[in-house]
Amino acid sequence: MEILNNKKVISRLKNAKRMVVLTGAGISAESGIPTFRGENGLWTKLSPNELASFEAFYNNTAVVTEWYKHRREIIEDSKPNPGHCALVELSKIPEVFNLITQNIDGLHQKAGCEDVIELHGNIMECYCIKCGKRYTSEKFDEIYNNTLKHIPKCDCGGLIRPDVVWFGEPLSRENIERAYQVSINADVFLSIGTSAQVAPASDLPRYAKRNGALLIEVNPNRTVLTDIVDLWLKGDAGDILPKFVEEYKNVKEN
Ligand code: BV8
Ligand code: ZN
Repeated sequence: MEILNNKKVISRLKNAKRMVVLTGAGISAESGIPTFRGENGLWTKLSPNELASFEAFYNNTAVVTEWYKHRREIIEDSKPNPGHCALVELSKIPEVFNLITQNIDGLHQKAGCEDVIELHGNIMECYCIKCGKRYTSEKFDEIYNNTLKHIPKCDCGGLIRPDVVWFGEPLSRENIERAYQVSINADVFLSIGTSAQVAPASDLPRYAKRNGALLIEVNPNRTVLTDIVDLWLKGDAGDILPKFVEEYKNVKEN
């Protein structure tokens, strides 16, 4: 056993029935999608409220629209990495498995995860802020390429925005309530590739731990969670997760 060598952790993993995973931008870093707060994180150059808020979109529509279009292009060319694929394998082991992500890149679904709780929405979807009409990214690009100032508008005249949750916007009630529910009932909670700084997603590992879950973190760096986790697997998700899944399978079978 290379990464699971603590007897207490092994026995709790062995008896675990309900597993919850929360992922953040770090799990997609090895797919070439920049994280938010790392050394070359997206927002180190530009501040979050300059870009990921409705005010920024409304007051600076072309800049924010460009940023999302640029990110969509990076994401469209990106592929799931061994970390995403390992989670598909992991999802088949425990009796109950829930995957919650803060990411908007859809890579968990591309890897084969069916039921993903996307707390912050999905960058590939857009909608009109006036009439709510939904647009695929293809449709959006068609309109975008035919507008003069890169300010795509709906046929009703309303602005078209990405279907993501911006700072200061509420998360979908259904998603966050389901995320809370599964987290407080978890036997094991894995926090993977997140700096755990954005609420309410950052509440989830804490709620899980408070309700008795074994809390495991996968991250090459320390985070605000590291001091309270039961096991910190220090390293890249693409490297750690395939090993974790292999060893967890052995624990379950022996
Ligand atoms: C809300 C979608 C209420 C858009 C995003 C003051 C204190 C506390 C909270 C607040 C506050 N002021 C405001 C708030 C609330 C605010 C918040 O939490 N702000 C923070 C910054 C303080 N939250 C909100 O506004 C939320 N809404 O609270 O609404 C409300 C209720 C009713 C009515 C009205 C309002 C909405 C939050 C959602 C914001 N949207 N994304 C977009 O993506 O463009 S958040 C954005 O940050 C992404 O979703 C991202 O996933 C998320 C979290 O970041 P991380 O995923 O953790 O990424 P990060 O770069 O930080 O970390 C990466 C980690 O990976 C690092 O630890 C790194 O070490 C690690 N890593 C790197 N490489 C690897 C790796 N790990 C593993 N393997 C590797 N290879
Ligand atoms: Zn409209």
